[in-house]
Amino acid sequence: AWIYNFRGDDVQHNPVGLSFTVISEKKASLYINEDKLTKEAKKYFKDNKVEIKGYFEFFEDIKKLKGNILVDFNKTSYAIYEAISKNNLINSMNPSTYLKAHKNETEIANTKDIHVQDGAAIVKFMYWLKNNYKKGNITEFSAEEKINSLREKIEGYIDLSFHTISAFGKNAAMMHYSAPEKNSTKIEDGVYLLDSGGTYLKGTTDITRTFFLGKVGKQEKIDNTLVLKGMLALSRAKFLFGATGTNLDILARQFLWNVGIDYKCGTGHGVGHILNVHEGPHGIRFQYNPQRLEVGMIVTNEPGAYIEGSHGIRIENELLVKEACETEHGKFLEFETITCAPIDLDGIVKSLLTKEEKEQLNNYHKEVYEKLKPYLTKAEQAFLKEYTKEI
Ligand SMILES: [Mn+2]
Repeated sequence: AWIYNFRGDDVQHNPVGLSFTVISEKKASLYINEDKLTKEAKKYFKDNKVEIKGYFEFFEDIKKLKGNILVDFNKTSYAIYEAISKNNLINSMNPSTYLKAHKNETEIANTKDIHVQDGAAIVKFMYWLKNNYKKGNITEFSAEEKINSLREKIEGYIDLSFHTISAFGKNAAMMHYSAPEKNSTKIEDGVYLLDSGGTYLKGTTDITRTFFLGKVGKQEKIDNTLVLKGMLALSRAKFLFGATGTNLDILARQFLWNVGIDYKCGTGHGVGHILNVHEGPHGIRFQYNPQRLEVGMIVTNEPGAYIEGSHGIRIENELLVKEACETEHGKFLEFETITCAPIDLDGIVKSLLTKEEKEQLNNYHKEVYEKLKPYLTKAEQAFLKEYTKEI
């Protein structure tokens, strides 16, 4: 999809079309069910001299390939391998995987833009939730429908970027929880986690916020503050060019590890541009990944605390890798936060934050308020003002 700049809807919430491609010095062939192509798409491929062939013809055609073939063994089925194994195979990452991770200027500008509108939807949701849950008729499922409907109203909306995770209380301890339509849990005083995102013509978003409603235990707030500290530490990192996400992972995990808590997933993943919401080759994780972070890459920052049978917390922002400075020691990189939504102040134990962390959060919240204000009603603006006030 990235190579030919086309999109499809073969996979739920992933705007791609199931296909194969073979590219040689002489020609490019795309193997895809032709019935799926619009007239425009057919013309586009023809104009660009891309040969269209049936999806299953691929398996016959590749048997005839000769010479050096670059193929990624990590993403190759046995059937493909067997068909081409007599050739000289070069096992390497698909070059497009690396190239597409570097967002161009248009993609970056549009992505920042859509994050503001996506963030406004989060504030509208938060306003609705905090003001209405006490009535006793909001469930995980109805909250999911609410945030989905808010995104649908945004200009250029295409689809959700993944199935919304709407989880209350102990359900949030399950990282990939999906709320059932029937008998879904009622949202009441406690901790509620919302991990959601959209695919729009301007880009793809992925954001998690954890909301603290009414009376909540002290431990939940402590855990939330430790997660926040890690999220902030990673966001303000400056690092020498050459560093990988593996090098930086400890920044997000340190405060949790200090108290014997770990989350059994990566800290962050790359995000595609109107493509898959989880997209490599880079990422931020404890397990070794040799891909260094480079200017123009987008990566999520989403530490969490998952306490089985009790509660789940995650705070997720997306970060853009930028150049920080160049000195006699080399080139240094840093992150710019592109997610634009408040972090619930009701869940923060202020005494656990340093002056620097408070300043960082206050500055972020100030920016969030200024950017989101134009998209909100008067009542929502007043609400956001309160939730972005200095601490
Ligand atoms: Mn994510």
